[in-house]
Amino acid sequence: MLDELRHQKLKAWIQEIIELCRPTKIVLCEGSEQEARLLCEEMVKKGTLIALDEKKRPGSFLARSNPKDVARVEERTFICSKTQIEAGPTNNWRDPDEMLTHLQQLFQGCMHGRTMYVVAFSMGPIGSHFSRVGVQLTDSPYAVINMRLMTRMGKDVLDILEEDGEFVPCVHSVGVPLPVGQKDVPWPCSPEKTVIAHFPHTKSIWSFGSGYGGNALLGKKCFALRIASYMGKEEKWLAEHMLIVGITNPNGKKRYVAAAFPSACGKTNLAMMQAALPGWKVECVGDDIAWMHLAEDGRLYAINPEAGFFGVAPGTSQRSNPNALATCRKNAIFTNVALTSDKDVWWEGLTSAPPEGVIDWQGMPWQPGAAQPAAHPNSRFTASASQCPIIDPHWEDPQGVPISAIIFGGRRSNTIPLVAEALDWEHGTFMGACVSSETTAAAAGDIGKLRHDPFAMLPFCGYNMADYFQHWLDMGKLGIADRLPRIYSVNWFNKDAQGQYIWPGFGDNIRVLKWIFERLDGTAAAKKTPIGYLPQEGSLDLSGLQLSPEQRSSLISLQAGLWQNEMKEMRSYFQKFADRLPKPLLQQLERIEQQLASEKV
Ligand code: OXD
Ligand code: MN
Repeated sequence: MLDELRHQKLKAWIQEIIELCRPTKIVLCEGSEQEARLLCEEMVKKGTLIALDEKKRPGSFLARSNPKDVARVEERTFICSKTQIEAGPTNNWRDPDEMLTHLQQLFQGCMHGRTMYVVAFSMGPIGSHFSRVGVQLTDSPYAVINMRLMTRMGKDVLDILEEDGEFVPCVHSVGVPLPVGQKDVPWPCSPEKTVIAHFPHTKSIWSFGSGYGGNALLGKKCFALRIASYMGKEEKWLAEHMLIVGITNPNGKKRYVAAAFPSACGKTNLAMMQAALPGWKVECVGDDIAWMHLAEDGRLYAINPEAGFFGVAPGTSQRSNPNALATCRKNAIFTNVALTSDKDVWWEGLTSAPPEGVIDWQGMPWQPGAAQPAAHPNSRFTASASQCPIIDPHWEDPQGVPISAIIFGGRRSNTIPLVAEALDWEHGTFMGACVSSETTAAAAGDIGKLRHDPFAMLPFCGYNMADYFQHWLDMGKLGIADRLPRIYSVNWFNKDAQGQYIWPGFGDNIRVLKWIFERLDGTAAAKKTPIGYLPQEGSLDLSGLQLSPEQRSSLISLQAGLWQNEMKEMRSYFQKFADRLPKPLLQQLERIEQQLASEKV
């Protein structure tokens, strides 16, 4: 079968991995519907997938993972650059030679008794100058069917590789060889031995032990963020943890915006927003990753390297995200959500009352009021972007879409106002560096703790974060100042003294996007403060919202005491980066500290 391959380097590498992993069978994936259907049928037989009701969820399946394999594992994710300083203080580093030795042992015979699938995929529209190709060798058919939804995958990609095209080699195994005659388990994995290793210098990825999400779908976080961020630094572009949306105002004028938020802070909801203001329309280009390039016109253009959504299910509802529900109405894979008695899916927040007879994500009968949720908090849906009812007409434009504004957000109960506009690119870069958020279930670990997550890239930057800050500053210099996007910070999660969210969020976030749109048009008023331009009273459209005058002002005012603490915290955080921290960021910090201290606030 490998004889079909014209690319000698690819063929040799596949041979090498076959010799190492010793799979029993090799399948070169063509990416067709028929192939996916057969894989799903096999997985249903094995118990990995449960077929959902054909009328309620045509072509859709539920997977239940091993309870020890439910999220990205950051403490087992490594950047194996040549030196530790290149990986920086925010990444786990391993010496590349030592890691390769360890991987050679781990992967030795690991696919015995299993099939190895060869999955060629393109991140970005096939053939776009900005797209990049990867080839994932995996023993997980679940990873294959997800990769088919999340990327452009299969024969077309092998074709564009021709005889010598560049590709990122990605090796993935669930890490459980299957001796002859032994019955397989529905979700094989090896949590104690999980390793996700990135080699920026050789641009290669090895992942062992996990079948879940970003640990196993190597095009997403591993390639499109960790390896691509490194490529972006080398080649002067940006690989970012950002959604991309098109916003059209009631006069039909359209602008594109990119927005970075830490995991599970509502990126998918914002990306597919049903605008609450009449006449405003939001269309989705992507919900998680943006690759952005400076064009000759001095503007920044973005492509979505992905072709699908891997969205967090809990909390997704008709109110929070009707378009996501429509997107996963059919041909979807659900992982770790609950099953209803009529073979549909359910998760917390989908409906106010759960249906009768729910089976939880571990396959056990579940009752409302039970101590544990029915769906795992990091349960997901995978669906093709083409099924999104508000997918943007330009979402596959090979040139990308021109970005007018970049937004940074986090989940913060206080301090960060609803919206602020950066004074300039340098201040905007500082805003990105200051992103921090109360943690969620997207990564293994404590929930609800405040953690610094610069540019929402903490788990995804493939090199030293201080150099990444510098790269942002450099990109600002390469662009044309008044053609580069303006930069904003937002926070939907401010709480009042009673601990209640003040801002309604979801479709009402269009009010903030409208203010940004009108700032770009030059029609929305703002007052200059040390932390940026804040909305002038009356410039933010709050019509029809039940907000008290105190609530309104607490959303958009600068709370000097809290900001003094924030800057103290940032000063201490920046020490992590020692001398490598770019001076302009320290200068921004000092400027804000001084201006806060001198009564000008
Ligand atoms: C994701 C994440 O899955 O950020 O997108 O964790
Ligand atoms: Mn993400």
